[in-house]
Amino acid sequence: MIHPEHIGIAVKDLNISIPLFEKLFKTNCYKTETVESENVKTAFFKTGETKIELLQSTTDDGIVAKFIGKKGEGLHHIAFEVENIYDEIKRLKEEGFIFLNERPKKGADNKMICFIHPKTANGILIELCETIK
Ligand code: CMX
Repeated sequence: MIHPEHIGIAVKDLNISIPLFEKLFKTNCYKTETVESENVKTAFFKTGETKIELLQSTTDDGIVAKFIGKKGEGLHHIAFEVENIYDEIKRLKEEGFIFLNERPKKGADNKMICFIHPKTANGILIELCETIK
């Protein structure tokens, strides 16, 4: 099974965007976490069934900084939770999807994560994630 887990939004400054989304959702950010390997600081919100992850780059040349430089702030990726990330990588590779990392890495919020190139998914960066048990 593969089901939506969160929506990732690239922002320039969490100090501005956290209060903005708190007003929008009428709910507090429940967690912030820095992911050193991705050069991002993240902030999480839960509204209804939907989880939103705000992403701010921690370096001037990080992935999220580069994205904002090119496209501006906005939708960065959509993440899907899977039961077995290795099985899904194998299945989706056989279907022709190109992975940016075939070895899952540790992401935010206690997940193993990997990414499918947006060029092979209609322009959307897709993250697969599996909760670490
Ligand atoms: N969504 C959709 N398209 C994207 C994109 C995104 N998030 N990021 C880049 N692109 C597009 C670019 O606009 C470009 O399109 P064009 O060729 O039409 O101009 C194309 O993808 C390739 O871009 P690039 O500049 O050659 O490559 P980048 O160096 O920008 O890298 C990508 C793009 C997707 C390979 C890189 O961002 C990546 O490896 N991402 C996976 C890891 C990641 O996103 N980590 C941050 C989040 C971590 C977390 O959630 O914890």
